Amino acid sequence: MSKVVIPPMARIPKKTPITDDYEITKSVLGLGINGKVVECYSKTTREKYALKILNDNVKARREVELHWKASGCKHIVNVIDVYENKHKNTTCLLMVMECMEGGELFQRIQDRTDGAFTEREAAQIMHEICIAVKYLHDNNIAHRDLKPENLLYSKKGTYGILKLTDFGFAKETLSQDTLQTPCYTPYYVAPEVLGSDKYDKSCDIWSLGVIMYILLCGFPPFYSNHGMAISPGMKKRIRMGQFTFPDPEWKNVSQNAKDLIKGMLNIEPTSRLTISQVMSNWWIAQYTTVPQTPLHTNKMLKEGEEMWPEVQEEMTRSLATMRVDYDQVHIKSIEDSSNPLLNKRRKRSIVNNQSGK
Ligand code: I85
Repeated sequence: MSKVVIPPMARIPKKTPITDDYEITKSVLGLGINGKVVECYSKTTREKYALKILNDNVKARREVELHWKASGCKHIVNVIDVYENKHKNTTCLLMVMECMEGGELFQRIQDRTDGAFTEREAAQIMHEICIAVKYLHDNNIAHRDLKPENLLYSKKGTYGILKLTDFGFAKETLSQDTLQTPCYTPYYVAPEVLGSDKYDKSCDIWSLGVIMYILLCGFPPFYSNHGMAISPGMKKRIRMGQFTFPDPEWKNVSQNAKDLIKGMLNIEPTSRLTISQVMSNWWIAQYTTVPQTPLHTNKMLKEGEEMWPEVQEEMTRSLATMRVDYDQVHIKSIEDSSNPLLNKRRKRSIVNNQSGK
């Protein structure tokens, strides 16, 4: 029996004025890469939503398209509606999302008053974030901006669900080119052209490693010593993958957790764990059986509160560097594999090797 392929639902922004359906407020919830987020209300239900206002351009289109596509996952902020409206002669994309009212992940941990945060709870949170990343990677999307400020809770209190947002740097990893356009002859397509998506996805795994590290101790694995913006020393430590698990914060944390972090913070992106490997790791898969060891996390987050903006900036900068680096690897591998001169040289060297020269 042949498989019936259902084409993905066409996602076309509504052209009707958003103000027919929503009341837009001036209350700003935050600033994203491509636009600001404000509160809005449905005119029919009076329910509160978050509205992201983007200037229509290629980048904004990509953000909306990929976020919309990813929106079926429980741990990704849901896109409700998208409008394309003209506002003062410029076209805007208006993305209505469910309103996340529980605040940011680490703020919530820091604000806890009901006893210490435990290793098992950290494992549960990691499991939830991994579900989002697995969903994205399975659908050939790399988020590439996975950081604490993009992890929000849906509600205050126990029943809030943790969700990922901001697809401003997201990238489709299986390029249309390789799949459809006949610019590569399938027999000759180089493995690095097919496999270059590994780099984009590995960026998300590095982020997972940093987030897991902070969850378990309340401070980041790499940080500058003297409160300076990214110091040469820190850059070097990141590049060399140098980080430690200092006492007393890490003393009682399980070896399983430490090994998993090491697998995610591997400096060589091609050796880093994949999301499937992370998810099948015992500490994530069996998170309900992880020891309930009390952690220093909330205390350390509180003590380092004034340094948190800097920690966030540092992570933002490292992610930017990583995206540039990995994009270059991608470009290089394609150049190398399709450069006719290089190909000639390669053929020659194969012939030479075979003839024993
Ligand atoms: N709700 N990165 C930091 C927010 N609901 N937030 C950020 N990029 C986005 C803001 C700056 C994330 O794409 C962002 C984006 C989308 C949201 C977003 C989506 C849905 C919210 C930039 C809130 C909120 C609402 C009520 C109360 C509270 C927060 O931000 C709080 F609890 F914090 F008081």
